Amino acid sequence: MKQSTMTTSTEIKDRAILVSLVTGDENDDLIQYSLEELVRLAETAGVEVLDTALQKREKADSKWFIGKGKVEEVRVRLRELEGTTVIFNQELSGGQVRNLEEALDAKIVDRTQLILDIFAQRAKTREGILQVELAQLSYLLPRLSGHGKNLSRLGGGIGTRGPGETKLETDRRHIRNRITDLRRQLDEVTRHRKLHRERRKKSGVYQVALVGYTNAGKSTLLNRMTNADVYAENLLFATLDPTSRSMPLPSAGEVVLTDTVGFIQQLPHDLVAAFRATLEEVLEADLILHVVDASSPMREEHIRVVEEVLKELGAQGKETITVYNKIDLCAPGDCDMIPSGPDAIQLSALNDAHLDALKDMLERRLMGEVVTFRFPIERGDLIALAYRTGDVLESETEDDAVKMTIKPQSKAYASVAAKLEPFLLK
Ligand SMILES: Nc1nc2c(ncn2[C@@H]2O[C@H](COP(=O)(O)OP(=O)(O)OP(=O)(O)O)[C@@H](O)[C@H]2O)c(=O)[nH]1
Ligand SMILES: [Mg+2]
Repeated sequence: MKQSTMTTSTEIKDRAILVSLVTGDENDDLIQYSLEELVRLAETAGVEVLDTALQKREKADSKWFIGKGKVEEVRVRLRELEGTTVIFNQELSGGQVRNLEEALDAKIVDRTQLILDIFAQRAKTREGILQVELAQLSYLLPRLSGHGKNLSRLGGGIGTRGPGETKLETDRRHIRNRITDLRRQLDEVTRHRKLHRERRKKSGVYQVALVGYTNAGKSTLLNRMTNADVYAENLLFATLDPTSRSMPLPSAGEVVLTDTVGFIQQLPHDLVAAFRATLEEVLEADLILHVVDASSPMREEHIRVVEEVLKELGAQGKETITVYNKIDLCAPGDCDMIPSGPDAIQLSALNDAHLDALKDMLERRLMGEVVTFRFPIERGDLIALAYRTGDVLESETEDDAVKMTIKPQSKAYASVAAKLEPFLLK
């Protein structure tokens, strides 16, 4: 798809009112935060935000999405502020977009389209560009029904790269063909990626994936720990394409750290599907570092969203360390409730001592520590179990006991630790 022929929308900046519909019983903080996040998304996409509006309603209106009265209110406000665009915080149907366009005489953009647009602006690699286009077309296709003649209104998007700009390719069949073609190209990329990963795996190096809500500090961590230069910025979706860098561990060995695209509330399903190849890095990792912005009042919500996306990818239940980042920004008392333990660490990516602590933690988790047990000689069951948990470095019989020194493998060990640990020698 040609992406360079459009000019107008960047020259004429979108001036928008943002509208959010609340149908559930979310608390006010969450509603406010969601709206603020939409403002950030819009600004990231290059939109000038004029005003925001909220509507609480039992359910979405099938025709207008919001109530008819609210539509009128937005129309008046838009004229007053000389706006060009109305952005909705939820996903709209094709019919709703058309009705709202007519009623408001403005460009209508929904949350999904906005996120897709940011991705389109950010995609740099061939893989990223293919994935975004696939997501855009998958979003567009079901919205064509009943009016397959004119894509331009639906696909306008914010930036310059909406697939709807290709006014000549208005035929649905054409889009389907293009989707097939994109999938084929992406399959190739996936195969290539897989080969690359298998090579890395064969080398015996542990793979660690950084995942987390957008802007949590994943790329900053990668950069600081490996001297990489991944684009890290106070922006939503600063990074799209995964970058892998090797990182030496304190005593021996190394791991490969991979940075990934950030997640967000209501991450469009089409995007998750399209980014599967990229996100497979997460599935294949030996360990996930889930990076959380500890200073955000929404950190629990962010954790929930990330866990949901991981589930969607089939990566739930993978070994994970939660990295509560940005603790230098926590207001006094705000971060006191953060859990700690073998699966969590609090740190600031800007603090070298903290990063060393994270590396130590990674080493312990991946390489395992050396542990020594003393089993009663008649407990052959435990001795056999111990043999299965890792490399036995030493084993000697002492009177009525067997003393064993083991370098446990974290996965095997974790499942039987509770049985063995009563016999741990301090
Ligand atoms: N004060 C402070 N700022 C941090 C810390 N870690 C990251 N940041 C800042 O937070 C912003 C976002 O960081 P990124 O590393 O780009 O975040 P990301 O998770 O990669 O974000 P996306 O790529 O958008 O998903 C940047 O401005 C960083 O400088 C930290 O520990 N303390
Ligand atoms: Mg990043």
